[in-house]
Amino acid sequence: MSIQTLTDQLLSGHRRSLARLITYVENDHPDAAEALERLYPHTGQAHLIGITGAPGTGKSSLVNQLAQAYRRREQRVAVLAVDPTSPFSGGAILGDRIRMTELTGDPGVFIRSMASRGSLGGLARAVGDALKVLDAAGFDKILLETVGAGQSEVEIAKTAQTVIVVEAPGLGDDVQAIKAGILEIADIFVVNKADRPEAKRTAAALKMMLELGHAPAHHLLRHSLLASLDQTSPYEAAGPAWTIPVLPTVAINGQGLDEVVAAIEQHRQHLLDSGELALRDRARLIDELETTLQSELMRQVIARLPADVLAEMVARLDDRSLTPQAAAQKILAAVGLAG
Ligand SMILES: Nc1nc2c(ncn2[C@@H]2O[C@H](COP(=O)(O)OP(=O)(O)OP(=O)(O)O)[C@@H](O)[C@H]2O)c(=O)[nH]1
Ligand SMILES: [Mg+2]
Repeated sequence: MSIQTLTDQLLSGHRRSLARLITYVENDHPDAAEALERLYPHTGQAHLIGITGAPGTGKSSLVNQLAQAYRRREQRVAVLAVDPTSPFSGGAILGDRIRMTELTGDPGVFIRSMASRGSLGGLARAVGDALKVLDAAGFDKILLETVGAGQSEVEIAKTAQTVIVVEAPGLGDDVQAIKAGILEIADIFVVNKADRPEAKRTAAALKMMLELGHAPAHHLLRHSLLASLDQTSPYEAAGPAWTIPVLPTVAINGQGLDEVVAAIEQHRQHLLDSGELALRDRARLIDELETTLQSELMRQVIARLPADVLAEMVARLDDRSLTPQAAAQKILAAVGLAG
């Protein structure tokens, strides 16, 4: 089947072509780039919602509840579950962990999981591309669940427009986010497992930390490309700042979910009213542009560099006759890119 037929089918709502195109971008299939070029003009409509937090806090249970809430509102929902720590992919492993029995068979719901691509950069790119495919397919809400509690999760969660950080009591630490550095990316905090008495303490600790003041960081990214255009801080949104809510939930029975759904809509409205939505999207796209340029430049340098030059550089690093910086300059000169 031609790539044009496949993308046309996706745009008209065909399910199998959706699964197939996601597999293409996931595996870096030779036709993936053309597919993305065709689909890209149709993206930009979906609301990308990230759900992140330490293992076992109840992210999948929450995603399940959110998906059902959106279905009741007649919205089409896609779920992308990402595990940067696991090499398994395709649906079985993570799919089991998303308990979505109520949703299976509903054509308005699409669930997919993605796992480690060997490198974080590879996974982040695959996720970014899969989100474009889902966006073009016309889903109203795309729920991106990321497992883990480290930098990799933060990197992937950043691609969402609204980021929900899920905390839960009784995981050994009052607030997991402090350790993991995910505090800065939260637009909404959910304290799940609010049926447990310790949940109140977790919520209080979070609120105290928020009062101490942490600037949201992910739309204040610095891009070298923008810096070169002398546009170093284009991301300051107008209007009142967003107040990060701390919402208790019991994801196993749906308690508190209406408040979460309302907060997500309020955040989206805030992003629209303040102009921040466009700025975040722009930051994300420039990020992708920079990352692509970096890896493409590196690929070209490696392709053009004679093996003996590289061996010589490494030997001179070993015997301390050349700094890594000077070696980089010599390598650029050897491939005709000296500044
Ligand atoms: N008591 C209680 N248990 C919950 C609640 N939400 C989820 N759980 C339970 O907590 C466990 C983990 O839930 P998941 O939804 O799989 O958590 P997760 O964050 O997706 O887990 P990972 O994807 O493995 O990081 C399951 O046994 C759930 O049944 C809740 O609100 N209260
Ligand atoms: Mg999960």
